[in-house]
Amino acid sequence: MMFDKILVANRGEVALRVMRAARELGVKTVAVYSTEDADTLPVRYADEAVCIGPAPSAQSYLQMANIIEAAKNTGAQAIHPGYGFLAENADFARACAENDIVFIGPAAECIEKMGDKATARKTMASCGVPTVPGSDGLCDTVDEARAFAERVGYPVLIKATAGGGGKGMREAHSPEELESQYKAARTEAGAAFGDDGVYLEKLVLRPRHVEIQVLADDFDNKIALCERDCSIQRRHQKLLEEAPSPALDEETRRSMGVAAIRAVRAVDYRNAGTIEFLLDERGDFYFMEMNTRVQVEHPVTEMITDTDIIKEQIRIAAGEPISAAARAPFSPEGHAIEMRINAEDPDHAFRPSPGTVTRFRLPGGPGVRVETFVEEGSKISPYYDSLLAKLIVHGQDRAEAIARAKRALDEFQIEGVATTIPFHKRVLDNEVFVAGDATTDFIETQMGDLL
Ligand code: MV4
Repeated sequence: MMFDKILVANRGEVALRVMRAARELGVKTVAVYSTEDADTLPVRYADEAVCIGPAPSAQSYLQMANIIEAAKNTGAQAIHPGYGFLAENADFARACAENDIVFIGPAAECIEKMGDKATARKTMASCGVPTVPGSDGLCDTVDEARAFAERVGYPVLIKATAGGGGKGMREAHSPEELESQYKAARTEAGAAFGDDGVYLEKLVLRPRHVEIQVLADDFDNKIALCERDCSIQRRHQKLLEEAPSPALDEETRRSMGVAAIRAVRAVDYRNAGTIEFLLDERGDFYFMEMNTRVQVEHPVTEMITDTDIIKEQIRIAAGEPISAAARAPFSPEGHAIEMRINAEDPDHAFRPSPGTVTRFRLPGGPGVRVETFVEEGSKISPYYDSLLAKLIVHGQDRAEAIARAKRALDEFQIEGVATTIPFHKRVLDNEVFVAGDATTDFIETQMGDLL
């Protein structure tokens, strides 16, 4: 049965996005907020709001006990974690269950299985999802690492099993480099995650990052909602995402979707998730990681599939099937691009630019969508991530989407803080990007002056 009331354990644009979905479903919402966020749009938009602590996330948005207590006190039956904060915290998912609160996301066991990257790799390899040639589980000694590297050949990549997002990852291009890079990866992983386990993979050169959005409910409906191309990244922070990927042909798209559904079956995954793949220059793809949450870039998939991923998440968690419309076979409609408008200065190595937004005028017109919590006068806090808004455009084809993206960026007026708008204008004018040829080294090779 659909919930009467849910709590949104997040802030900013995603908190508002989840509340909008809930409202369309006739579900009341509870916001939780830090003292720093008291006067923000999602707090006002919610039916109820509960302060859960001071500005630092560790004392507010990461305080599981405070959030669960807020849900109990307000009678919220479920908690949507958004992305970041507690979204991929298995202990939080478990704490929700122990308090008879539904966690709007996968089971704690799925979060754990996918959170350990060496385990996730093994699980995928054993169910027929392509993986990069790699070590069979952890490499506990430098000799093991060396033996593996000799077998598959250099260059190799040493990855932290507790990692993800690039932390604790080191390349070794020759036997001479192996020992020092192996040790460096272990040390970095131990310091960052309290787990120094590492494994090895052959290094894929100039890959693209292509990921498949999946949905799965309790009625054996498992859906792959096409792919997103997220190759435009800076230090593992995505800046611009698009769907579909300009690099996939129909056949590869189909087999990537099949692989993603296999991954979902292998761990009996429920709710929304994303299977990330590396796509190499030959067009072969390999499992990289699974994200067990809704992602920042989910709107590009929504635009080309005409689905509301957040509403589907809430339906699934309430024990309802995925909506009939989303279950029907579909072919992707047109092309969508998302640009992350961050309060960062692209002319100074993307350094954060907190402050007061003194002017905020949104773009509009056909095919333009903005997800934001910002208003004129908003204070952008140095305590949280710098995402001000996501500008999403949709067109009949990629050329129209690019033209709309440029037009919308020109219309978007933000004053008082520096933003990534000028960066996006440059990307959209870049010939490699326009040709659809961007790989994960795009910013380094095409915009070296911004590093
Ligand atoms: C790789 C790779 C090349 N070969 N694995 C980056 C973060 C983590 N999710 C895995 N990552 C990579 N794994 C092999 N075997 C290159 C990357 C990588 C990357 C991947 C996607 C997007 C941007 C990236 C930037 C640098 C490295």
